Amino acid sequence: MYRDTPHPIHLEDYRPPEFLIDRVDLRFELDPDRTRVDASLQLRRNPAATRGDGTLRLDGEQLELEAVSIDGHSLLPSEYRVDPDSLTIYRVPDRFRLDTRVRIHPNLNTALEGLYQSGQMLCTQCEAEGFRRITYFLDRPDVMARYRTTLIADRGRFPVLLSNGNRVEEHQLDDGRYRVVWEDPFPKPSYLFALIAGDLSLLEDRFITASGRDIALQIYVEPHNLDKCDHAMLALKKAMLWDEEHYGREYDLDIYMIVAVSHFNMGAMENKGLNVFNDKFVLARPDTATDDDFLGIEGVIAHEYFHNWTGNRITCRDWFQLSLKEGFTVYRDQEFSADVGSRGVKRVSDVRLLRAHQFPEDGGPMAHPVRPDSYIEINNFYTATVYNKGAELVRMQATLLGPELFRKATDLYFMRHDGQAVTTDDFVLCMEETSGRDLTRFRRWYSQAGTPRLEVEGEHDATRGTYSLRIRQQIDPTPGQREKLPLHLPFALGLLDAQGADLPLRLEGEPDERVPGTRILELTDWETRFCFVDVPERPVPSLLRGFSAPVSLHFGFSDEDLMFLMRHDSDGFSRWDAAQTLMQRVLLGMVGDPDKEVPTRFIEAFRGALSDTATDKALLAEVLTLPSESYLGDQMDVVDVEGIHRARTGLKRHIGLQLGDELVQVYCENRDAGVYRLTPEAIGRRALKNLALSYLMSAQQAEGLALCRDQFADAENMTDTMAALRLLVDHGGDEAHHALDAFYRRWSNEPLVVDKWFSVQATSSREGTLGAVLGLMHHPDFSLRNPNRVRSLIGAFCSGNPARFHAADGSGYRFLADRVLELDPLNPQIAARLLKGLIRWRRYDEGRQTLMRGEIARVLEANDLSSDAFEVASKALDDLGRQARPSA
Ligand code: 7MF
Ligand code: ZN
Repeated sequence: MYRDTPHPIHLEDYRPPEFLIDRVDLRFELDPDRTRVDASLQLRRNPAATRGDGTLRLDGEQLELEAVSIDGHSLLPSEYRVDPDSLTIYRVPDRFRLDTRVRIHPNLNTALEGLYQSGQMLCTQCEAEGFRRITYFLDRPDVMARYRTTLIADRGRFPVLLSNGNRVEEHQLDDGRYRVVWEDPFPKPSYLFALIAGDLSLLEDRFITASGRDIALQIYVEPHNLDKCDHAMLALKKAMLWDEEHYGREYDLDIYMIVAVSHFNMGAMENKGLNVFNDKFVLARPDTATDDDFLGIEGVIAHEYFHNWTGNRITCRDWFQLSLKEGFTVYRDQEFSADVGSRGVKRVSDVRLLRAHQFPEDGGPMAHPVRPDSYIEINNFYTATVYNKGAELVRMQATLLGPELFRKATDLYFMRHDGQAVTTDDFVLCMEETSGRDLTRFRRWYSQAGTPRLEVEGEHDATRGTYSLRIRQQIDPTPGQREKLPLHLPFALGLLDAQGADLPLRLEGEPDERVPGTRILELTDWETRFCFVDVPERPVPSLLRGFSAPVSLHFGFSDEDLMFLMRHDSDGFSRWDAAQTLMQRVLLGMVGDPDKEVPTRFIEAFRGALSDTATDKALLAEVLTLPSESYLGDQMDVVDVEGIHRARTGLKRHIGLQLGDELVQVYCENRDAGVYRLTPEAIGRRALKNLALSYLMSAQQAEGLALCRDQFADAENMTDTMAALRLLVDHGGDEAHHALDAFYRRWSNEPLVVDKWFSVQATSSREGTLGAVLGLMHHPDFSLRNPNRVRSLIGAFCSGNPARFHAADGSGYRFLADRVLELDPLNPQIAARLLKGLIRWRRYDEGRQTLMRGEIARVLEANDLSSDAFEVASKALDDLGRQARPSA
């Protein structure tokens, strides 16, 4: 049981800081066992704050305070107080220097927040509130200071010492150690501080900016990984150029450093001038990384680089504004990836992710607005809502303004707020002022949780030649928010004629300009009607093209309409979406009635799509991929775990059997001989080929198995190796064992590949998977202290294997809760993330509900539970959590 129930922090309680810090001078004597940190802070009263009583309260956790003085005078014990999370000094002057000395223990830091040891390296992670584990500070993003950092260490052990900004000094010391000094000229919040010490190799390159400045680009990795950095470097240069071309943003320091570390709680971190990355988002070679890994690296490198303007130069006033930097930066990295890769495929994968993670979150007990009103632990709010729904809000504003005005508005934002800590509302104000539009109803997207449901009805009047649409919005209550207001959103649509071509769209009363294509309507009310004229024949509407708003759409399409859209829609995203809706219908039909036959015309539509040569292959692979088991579950009133698994396996098998010849043909046509290339075209060929192979393997015929075995034996790239391995493991028996053994023997020295080896076993659909996972926890390579390893085995099982995780006997739930209880004392962030796998218990049948709730309650009763896990568990059991069902 949590002793003192942690208190939530509320947005409405925000007050400007009473003190500001102009300069920070840090001095580290680095030692993994015992690091000494001397901090010298220049403080002054904030003229913009209401005057307090002269008490200064600094954040600080797990620090051993050794000395504290003001303007050179040591404080008496009566002049200050030390608490577990703070240092309070009772009377301070209006302007003064504060010096503190603390000890910290990087090698005991398993939470990976603050300064910690990763392998032989020392590194930091300060976002959101990790800096307070390094020194006493005003650890909040609206306190921005200039930093000078001195690092002292043993040169043999730590030949590389890095921190933010420019390296200004290096000295050999008398005691054999050496000292390096870094200075960052840009004021920054403490969460952007970083330091690195280690024995690292360097890949170096340069970038000349638009204004002619020469920037040194450096990627630091452990020496044996130096051959896996080329892709990351290329991605960085592409991102730098893209930001100049699309936003007019140039890099501002003379050096840009990236460091790859193997123990990291998240993807990466945008520390000023010194990005720290989870090594899985840096290291790649064609034989060790899949196409998805390569694309992921490109996206994450770009994301962290883009933060330099959206996050660092302009930062968040407080953590409720997290989406100010994250939503905008995700939007920017999405658009970058769309531009350098395949736009339609990128949109499909972004929407897939939104529907798979954000919609369920928005319908569950931890639903929160993009700008939350309260939190207990901010680390629990780095969510799909803040990141991905936040990106959709920026996208909608870009759509509403159009490209020219949106660029003008972002120019204004960068100019007006450079060097400031601001709010999401400041961002919207720039959009509003630039466009002269009223975004009052749009702002509600930031403060209102829940996925709006759009009910659309269309009516064709043949005699008048009109097509009218009635669109209604509806938003279910979410925890703490019963009443909802209508939202302003862009609704993109087209109307297809009988040949599948876009009709010109003219609303009643508009002049006759016959431009066919997509039109953006705007909704601002609960109900809106539109009437299009000059529509002689019944059209097929293509609604919400490009997914123009993050809503669930409901329209009474016939199966024929969906097949028509899937073939003809001019919008790639909408072709994919029509196919998904159709497959979902077929699958849910099979769930409801196990004896139901697969409609012949569905198989014919699938056959037609397989031979479609007009669509790019990567998009075609997406079109032909069945909706996931968890997504199908989200569409049901009560998730039928076994029924969904049975239906999906059955349909895959049916497709494999019915379309065997076509699938073999597609497989063979797309087999690449020769060098591995990472072009969108080559990626598409591999995706389509491996999809064909998976259907062939589902048919359980000798031919598919032979192709799969050969592919596993001969593949020279990890994309093809993993595709084959996954299928062989699902096939089971000796095939699986031999492949897994061979794979492990080949790759046991590459931790990121060993992660794949763990994951592929954890996500096997075979019955004995939980037993295998329990066994793998004893494998010598398994460790609870490495988040990538935890995610690869435990995370993969709990969130990537619904059929086994949701076993009716509750064994999967018990497994999850046991792991949460083991992990929580070591790494609360990772534990709390894992625990989120249980919170949507209301979506399941009564038996599972009882089992899931029981496990959450067991977690909640643990001694010394972290505030992270406490928040998740208590909100999951809160009666205010509503019966939630996200819809497509
Ligand atoms: C692309 O946002 C998209 C999202 C916080 C850590 C990276 O730059 C970040 C950090 C979390 C979750 C997702 C991402 C990040 C974090 C991320 C990375 C790349 N400021 Br937590
Ligand atoms: Zn980010």
